[in-house]
Amino acid sequence: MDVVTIGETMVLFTPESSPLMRYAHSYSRKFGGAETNVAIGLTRLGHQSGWISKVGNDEFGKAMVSFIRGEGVDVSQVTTDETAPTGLYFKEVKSGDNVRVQYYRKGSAASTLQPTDLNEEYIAHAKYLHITGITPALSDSCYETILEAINIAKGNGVKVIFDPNLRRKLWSEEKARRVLLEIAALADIILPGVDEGNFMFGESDPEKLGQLFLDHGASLVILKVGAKGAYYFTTENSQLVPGYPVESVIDPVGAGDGFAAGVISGLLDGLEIEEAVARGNAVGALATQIQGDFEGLPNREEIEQFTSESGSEDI
Ligand code: KDG
Repeated sequence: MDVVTIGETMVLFTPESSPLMRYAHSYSRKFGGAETNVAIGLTRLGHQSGWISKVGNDEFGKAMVSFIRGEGVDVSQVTTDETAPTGLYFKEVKSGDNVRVQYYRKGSAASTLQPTDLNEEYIAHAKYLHITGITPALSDSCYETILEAINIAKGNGVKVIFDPNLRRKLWSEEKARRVLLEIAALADIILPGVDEGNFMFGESDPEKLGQLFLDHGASLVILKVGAKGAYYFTTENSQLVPGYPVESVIDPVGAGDGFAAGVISGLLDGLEIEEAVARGNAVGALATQIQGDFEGLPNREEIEQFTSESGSEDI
């Protein structure tokens, strides 16, 4: 595998007859989960990705696994829990900058993940381990599973990529800050948004934040600054890589995962960091153009078309 990721994917319901659940009587049924959004983004770009998770022994779990398998993601490490259900979530998109989510995931099958569910060989043979700050928020056993996965990765020379993906609905501020900082200290590459950096360090100046994350342990920090693009910081260099303008945002959920997939794809292809970040910016922008958490993620041809229309060189 090029990239192995661990986390919960949920059945996603989006109200159709009204943007508000309060009035809607019909819903579209999709899937969404930060980690599989990244895994799908990577397979669309021709890379090999694998997903570690648990689903319920229910129709939703079966549908989800076969859908994600159909996207080319390896699901050999997804197991079924006999008692806990597959998690659900609802997403109301009132406009491109006004989205509300409601989770039905407490006690879900994925939240029962534990360190003994991990197959050491599977992680040891990956080039990158991708994790987000969502999984450790799901339960104590998920938190321990993430620490164990990092431990396996580090013991086998697998680089750890961490996207803090702060989800305030899942845990207290104090616990979130403590755990995100703990994992950030173990990551090789970190992909925070500037708001997440501010949450973790109480600092919103990008240059200062970049340095804080480097001092904290990462060797590559890629700090997202919304439509403006993203900065990268290493001990030698730092630079703002401008984002791609889009006329309007249809659905912003999953843009950060698209960004991560684009950056990781660039790194796997051996691009310069600046070019990898530019690819992340392009994939993140395209992810916002279609309803759904991963539906807008492009293949290579679509990236080329988008970047050439935006007047940039191929990335
Ligand atoms: O990054 C997008 C995710 O937030 C979405 O797909 C659902 O994984 C999800 C979550 O926990 O919110």
